[in-house]
Order: sequence, then C-alpha cells, then structure tokens
Amino acid sequence: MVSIAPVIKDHKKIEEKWKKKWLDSEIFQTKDDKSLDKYYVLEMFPYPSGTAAHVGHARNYVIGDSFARFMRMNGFNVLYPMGWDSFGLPSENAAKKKGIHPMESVAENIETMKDQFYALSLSYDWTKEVTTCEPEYYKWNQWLFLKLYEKGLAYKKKAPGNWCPHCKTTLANEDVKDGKCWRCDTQVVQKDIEQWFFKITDYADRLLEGLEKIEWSDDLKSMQKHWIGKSYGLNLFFKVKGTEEKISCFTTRPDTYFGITFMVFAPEHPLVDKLVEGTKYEKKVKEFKEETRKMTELERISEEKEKKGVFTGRYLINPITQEEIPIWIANYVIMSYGTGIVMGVPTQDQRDFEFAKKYDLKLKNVINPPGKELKEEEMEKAYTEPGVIANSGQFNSMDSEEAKEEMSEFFIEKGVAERAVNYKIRDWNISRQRYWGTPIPVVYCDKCGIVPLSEEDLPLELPLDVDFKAKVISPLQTNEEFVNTTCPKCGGPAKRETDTMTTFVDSAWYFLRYPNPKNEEEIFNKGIVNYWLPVDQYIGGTEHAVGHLMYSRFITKFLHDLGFLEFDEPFLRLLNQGMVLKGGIKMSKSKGNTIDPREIIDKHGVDVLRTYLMSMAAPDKDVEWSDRDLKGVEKFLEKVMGIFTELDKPHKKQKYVQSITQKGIRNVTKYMRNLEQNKALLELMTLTNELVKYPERDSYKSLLMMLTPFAPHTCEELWGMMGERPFISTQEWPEPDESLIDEKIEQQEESVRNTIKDVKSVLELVEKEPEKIYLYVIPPELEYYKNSKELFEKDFKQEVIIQSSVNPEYDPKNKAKRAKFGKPGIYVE
Ligand code: ANZ
Ligand code: ZN
Repeated sequence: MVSIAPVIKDHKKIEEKWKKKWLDSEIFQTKDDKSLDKYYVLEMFPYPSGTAAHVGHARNYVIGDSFARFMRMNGFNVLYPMGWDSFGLPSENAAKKKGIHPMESVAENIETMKDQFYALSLSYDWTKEVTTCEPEYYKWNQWLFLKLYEKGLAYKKKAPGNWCPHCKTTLANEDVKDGKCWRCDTQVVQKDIEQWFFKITDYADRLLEGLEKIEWSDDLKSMQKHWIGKSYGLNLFFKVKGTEEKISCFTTRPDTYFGITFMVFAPEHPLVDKLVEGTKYEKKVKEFKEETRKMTELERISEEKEKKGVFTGRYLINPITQEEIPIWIANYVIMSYGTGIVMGVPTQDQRDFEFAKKYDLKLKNVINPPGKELKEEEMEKAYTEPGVIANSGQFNSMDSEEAKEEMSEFFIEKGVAERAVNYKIRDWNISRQRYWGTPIPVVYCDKCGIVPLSEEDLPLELPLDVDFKAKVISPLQTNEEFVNTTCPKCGGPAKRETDTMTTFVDSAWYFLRYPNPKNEEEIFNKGIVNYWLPVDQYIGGTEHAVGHLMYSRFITKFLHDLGFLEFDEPFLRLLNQGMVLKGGIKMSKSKGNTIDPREIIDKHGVDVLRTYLMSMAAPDKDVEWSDRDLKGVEKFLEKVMGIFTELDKPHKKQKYVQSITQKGIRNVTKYMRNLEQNKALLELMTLTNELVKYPERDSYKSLLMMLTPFAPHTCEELWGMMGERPFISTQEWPEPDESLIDEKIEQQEESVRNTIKDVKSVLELVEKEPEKIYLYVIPPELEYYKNSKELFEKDFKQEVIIQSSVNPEYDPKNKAKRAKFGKPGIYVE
C-alpha cells in the first residue's frame, strides 16, 4: 500500500520556484501566431478595491484559470487577460473622506490585487493588462463617444434623473434597487437635469434577436428580454368631449376594450394642464402632480405601491359605444411608456381594479373564467386570466385569446386603432455628475452651441487638481483651467462639459482592447481583434445580467455597423459563477464571515486551496465553505504525491489500470470542456485511488497532466522528479485511447472488490483471529483472482489462498460448491 506521506514537504518552496520559472519562461503569454486555433477566456475585470479578497473571489478566478490552463494544454492559442475597472465612485468617496487622490488609491489597490492574483498563481498574460483610468485607455471612450455623436446616437436631453441625495449623483435605472441607491441605500428622488444619452433603443430589436445565437443561461436571457421588454399591441384613438383634442392609449389587451370604464393619463402628460386650465379641478391636479414627482418611476409602476389619482373633470367619447369615459390622472401611469395614457379596465387589470375601488369607479366585466359568470359587485380582485368574452357585442362567448386578434382587426378597420410596438428599454444615460471618470469630449459655446472635440484633440485628460470637498455637483467644476476653454469651431470662449461618463462605458468594450492594449493609433487593430474575438468563454456574476452585458452587446453591434468588427455578439458562452457561503450566507466583509485565501495558502498551500475551490460544486452553484472538505482535498493531493514513491513496483493489473486510465481521460476531458471542474476532480480522485493500489507510471503521468489545471505547482514538481522536461503546464493534454478501454476487465476487478467486502463480513462473524483465508473461484475467474492475491493480502494482512472451485486441494467445509460467477466460496481458518 502506498504511503500517503507527502513527498513534497515544503509547499512554499515549490510554489515560489514554479511561479518564478513560469514567469521567466513566459509560457502563459499569448502567442501572436494566427494560424493557431484561438480561445479567449475572460473574467469580468474587477474594480480595484482596497479590501482584501476572500475565498469567494478566489473561486471566481480559479474557475477561469483552471479552464485557461486546460485549453492551453489542448493546443489552443489562449488569451487570458486581466485588467482594472478603475474609474468610479468608491475611489472618489475615499478621496473625499481620507484625502487620498483616486489616482493614488487606485494604483495602490491594483498592486495589492496583483499580489493576491500572484498568490493564487492565476496564469494571466500581464502584457495585455488594461487600466481604464489611464488616458491611453479612456481616450478611446472619448473616441467612441464622438463616433456615436457623429451617428446621432449620443445626444443630450433634459430628463428626470434618478438622483441620489447622498451620493449627489444621477443613477441609471439599473442602479436603483427598490427605489434606493444601489451603493448607499438612500431613497432616490426624481430631478430634471440635462444629461447625455446613448441611443441603445435603436438597437432594441437586434439586442433581442442576438440572444438566439449565444450560449447563455435561460435565466439570463430572460432577464435581458425582460429588460428590452418588447410588447405588441394597439394604439386606440379617442376624442376629448367638447374639444378638438384627440388622444391615443397603448394596450396589449384589445380583448378588454368593452370593459373600459375610465381613462388614466400620466400626471406629467402635456395635455393635462390644458384640460383643467381655469376649471375647479386645476388646483387639485397641480397638487397631485407635485406629489407624484417625489416618486421614482420604478416606485410608480411597482405593484405594491398605493394607486392614487384625481379626476380632471373631462370625458372621452368611446368611438365604438359612444359612451362617455371619465379622464383621471394617476401615479401608476408613467409618461415614458407607450403614449402615457392607459385605458382603465378594472375587472381585468389589478392596478385598475384597486384604483376603481378606491375612487368608486364603475366596473364592467368582459372576460369570464370558463364555465363561470363573474358578478362585478362580488369581485374581490381583477380576473386577469384568459377566458370567455362577455358584454362585448358580437364578440361575446369567443375565447378571449382568439378575440384579441379579431377585435384588433375590427378596431383597425373602423379606423379607431393602429398596431403598435413598445419597448421597456430606455436610452442609456451615461452622464455622471462625478469627478473620477472619463471627461465627455464636448464644449459649450455661446455662439455654436454644443461642439464636440475632434479626434486629434483626444485624449481630453482628466485634470488631477480638483477640490473634492467643494459644494458643487461635480468636483470637475472647481478646476477653472479645465472648465474654461475655447470653442474648436469659432475660437471664442467656451465651457467644457463637467459630467463624466459612467464606468459602464469603460467596461462596454474593454474586452476589445485586451488583444492589443498598447495600440496608440486606434481603439484596436481590426485584424487582431477579429482573430481573437468574440470571447469564447466569459465568466462573471449575475449582478451584471442587464447593465454591463447589455451595454457591451450594444457597443459591439455599433462597432460592427461601423465596419470595425466582423461579429456582433461579444460573448459566445457565459458562465455565471456561484457564490461561496459561510454559515448559509454569502461571504462578505460586511457580514464578517470571510475567509482570507492567504491564510489557507499559508497553511495548506495554494494547490490545496485551488483544488478544493474547484471540487466544492459546479462553478455556477452556490456552496458552503467546509474546513473538513478542504482537509479531504489536502489528503487527496498527498495521496497523489505518495504514488510517486511506489512507481514501477511490479503488479499484475496493467490492463485494468490502462482501461480505467483511458476512461478517466475521456471523462475528465468531457467535464473540463463543459466547465464542470468538480466532476473532473471526482474522476481524478477515483483514478488516484486506483493508482494507489496499482502505481502505474504512464497512468500516473496522465493523472498529473489532468491535475495540472488545479494543482499546477505540485504537478510540475512531481513531473520534474519523474525526470520529465520541460513544464507539465505546456504538455499536450492526454487523448483517450478507446481501444484500451476493457469493460470485461473492469467487471472482473469489480468482482474482486466485492469479494473483499464479502470476506470482511465473514471475518466479522468469526470470533478468533483467522490464520488463513481460502477463496474458491470458478475456473474462468481463477487467473484474475490469482493476480489479485496481493491486493487481498494487503487488505487482510494474512495469507489468502486462492483455489479453483472445481477440484480444490483443500476444502474441509465444502465451501467450493458455493462458488458462483463473481462470487467465490469463502472459508477462513
Ligand atoms: C388595458 C389593459 C387591460 C391592460 C388589461 C392590461 C391589462 P406591457 O406588457 O408591459 O407592454 N400601460 C400602457 N402604457 C402605460 C403607461 N404609460 N404607464 C403604465 N401602464 C401602461 O403592458 C402594456 C399594458 O400596460 C397596457 O395594456 C396598459 O394597460 C399598460 F386587462 O391596457 B393595458
Ligand atoms: Zn463656438
């Protein structure tokens, strides 16, 4: 039996040794050879925060690293880069609080994080490093802005911004969580401010269609679809009674048309003031408008919020029934969707139902559940399911789903409707009233208005000298030299834009910069980027399901349209990594339940940590940290080392070992390709247990190669000890030789293992220590059992005598007769 005493005693020594050798020999650097098949593995680049990483972070990176190492060994030209999403609020806040300039804190934090990555032996190609807060990088944000501006896709408008009074900045919709700022949890309010937008809505359809050609989880795709929110329906036309005004409302439910009992305008709808002007309703309407301004759009459309409104004193005429419909304004109707007007169908829409109940408005049910007739006065909530049409003239008793189309045709023919499509997605607000970001390359001139800089003037550098504590919206406003400039067009005095771009602009294209990060002439080299991209495997958290991933897809499509990119989806395969939990909750500094990878590395070695992190669960699953399992993995690696000392000892199971080795190679390879590193490791553990019994040199080599992505230092060291050169990390991944897989032999070995168990149960029954064990085996199995003699004796530490069951030399108790296929007779003495 192999001893499991570790042959490598000082893990620190070998870690340092191999790290240095890898660095010196540059084996992880990307090759420029375009004749090779490429593979681009990418992890979402981090914000260089000053807080120590915990093992949850470590897991995220080891997922990518073990995969990148695997793909390299498979002969791919692998690009596996890392960089820094280094603009953004936290550094700026730190500057305010502690007086450290963001430039300094970022540089410091990057060094700290690099050390952490180094400790984990992540095999990044550091020659590809990208840092977004450097002018060499953000110059291209500005270039991108100018290109979008040129194409009419960057524009400025006054928009009710989500304003966080605490951070003193505007927030994009996706940065508002439950009406609160995603960073500081402060209640967000609505405020009208001039801001810059990118017209992502022009790409809504293509962003939707593109989802069909990429391998992302269904969950993620449906989040993106939801965000784009494409709805098909009708715009219905109405006249305002006693005026010439015509309005339209958007509905996805034409089947509920005959159930309209009121109409609701968004309070900020431009017609509202006109409708109430000079009437007794004017004052209440004005007051109500003020009140709604305090709510965010998200709150207003949230189902939980109370639906409130006021009557305008006006009526619409229903063009089909000639009925008069009262016009209300209400908080739950927003101006930015559809036409800003909604038909109130309280019996079929829950919001309308609550509203009608509150203000005592009429109910008229038009859809019944199959086989049942609803009575309005008994309804306790809206009936929102499909059903049978009622109270709707010639459409009565039709199936409501079918009626949708027929009624649409009918209204269109009557000239009271047209088909309409609406999207939930809004243009992308890129303005931030913040210092630490990319300056927007435009100036304001009294004569010429908005004037963009020209490409030759880029980069427009962010000045370092600003007053972070001044009471201004953006600290940039405190640098006079920056603010006051001359107009590029007329040469007259002009002022610079002091908003900066959201960091989502930086991260919307950084993956295009990695292949060619030092390019000073252009944002990237077309040839190089079209060779490397799209990213083959992207890895990151679900918190970016809509923001970052949507923007990256948009910018990619835009650059595709400009003719820079041959592809128009940036990320072919996406893995959303799971989280590491401790005590059932997500590991995080604020919860105080973090484990520092450095401690684990110090005590057990980085290979143990890496291997453990990958064995815990499938990479996309959340998983609880376990010290016991960590120790189990340490034992496993010690076993692997132990095999080394036993190599070349003769045994009689070559064919069996070959068979399971080849099978192992087949399975491990399959799992690795699928990013199921946990399953790959299970296979490797099984194979290890077999090699402990039968230490076969060639199989051991395969085992070490397959273990290299997880425990690279240990494997390199053992590889060297075996006299193999140069690096195991650059070896070709083993190919399974299917012809060596022998199911029959594997079955025979299994019988032997079962026999060991059977003997054990027999031994439990006999009282005294037996001296000899006799096995009576049917003749076809005799040879294999005899070959297993050593295995039995190792296990029982006794002589085991194996005889044929047909004419045994010694069989006092007639046990030979009991022998069956795969089940020898057993006798102990
Ligand atoms: C009448 C109706 C009856 C509706 C019914 C729904 C159910 P999606 O799928 O999200 O596009 N709506 C339209 N514009 C709105 C606005 N500006 N503010 C708030 N709500 C608005 O939903 C479309 C539905 O959202 C439309 O269909 C409209 O209400 C509402 F039983 O019209 B419906
Ligand atoms: Zn000018």
